[in-house]
Amino acid sequence: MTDLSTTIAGVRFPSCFMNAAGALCVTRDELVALGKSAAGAIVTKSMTVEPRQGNPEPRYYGFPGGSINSMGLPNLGYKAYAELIPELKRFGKPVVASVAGLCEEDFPTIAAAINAAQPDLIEVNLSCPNIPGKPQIGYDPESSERVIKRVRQIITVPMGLKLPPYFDPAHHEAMGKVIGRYGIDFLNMINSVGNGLVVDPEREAVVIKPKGGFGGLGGRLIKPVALANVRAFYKIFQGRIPIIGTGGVMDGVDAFEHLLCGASAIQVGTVLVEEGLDVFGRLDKELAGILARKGYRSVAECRGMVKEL
Ligand code: IRO
Repeated sequence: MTDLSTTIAGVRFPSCFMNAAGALCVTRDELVALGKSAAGAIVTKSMTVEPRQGNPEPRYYGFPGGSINSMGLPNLGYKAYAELIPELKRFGKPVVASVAGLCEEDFPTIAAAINAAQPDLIEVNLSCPNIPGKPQIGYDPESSERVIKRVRQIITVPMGLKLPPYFDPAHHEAMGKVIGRYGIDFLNMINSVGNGLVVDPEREAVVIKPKGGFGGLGGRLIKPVALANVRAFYKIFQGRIPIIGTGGVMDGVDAFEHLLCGASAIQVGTVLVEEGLDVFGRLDKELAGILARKGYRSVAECRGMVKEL
């Protein structure tokens, strides 16, 4: 039997697949449905201090190459998620709370209350691309460092960072230096590729309403960017910081590629939104098939094993 379980920062996940923050995880009903599904964890929507409706619709659009979204952080507010965490922990799989904020000050406020609710892990989202007028924190190493420093003093459960895609080794190195200073327990990359633009030529129009149609790209087309970021940070930390690989996973083979590049677990966003919760059973089956065919007995065995030429 192939072992699809994985361990991140000492926390065991019964399957290495889970939802990406944002995908089918805003409401209590959605989170409970993730609990009942074959997903290996329950990841919450990134939360803010106040509940938010998010950006005007249409704000998500799926197309053959992937998806574009500008949800604008619709969420119940951190107090509601803090109350839900004990209930969600009863499903026998880790609960990962995704913490965001509209300004730097929000992060410690939310981190303190959520940490007190004791999710299994906390993911600090430094990479939301869709709040009009707010640049992604993760693209500014100094502001990233300020946020990381503050939350690191507060969070006692395993703490990770959700990073945006970087496109130059200098940026991997600069962020790597910051991350290396704060005892980060895990990394998750990548968030959506921010500020893409999809056009419908028939309607001669953009496809989502917020920000003139600009939004975060996900799905199939971002896989090489995701793999590159997983690989870059795996190499910078020589495998010592576990990585959740997110971006472009549509099937078991895509997940296998993430594992080879250094991921210890896999999150799915676009394919989960498009296919629904049954995707987890399919992904488990497909990954088990390819691992068995390749002679790997577990997720851990193939982690980081991609060959360079
Ligand atoms: O628009 C969103 O809510 C959103 C967030 I917070 C994020 O981190 N990534 C994304 O693609 N969308």
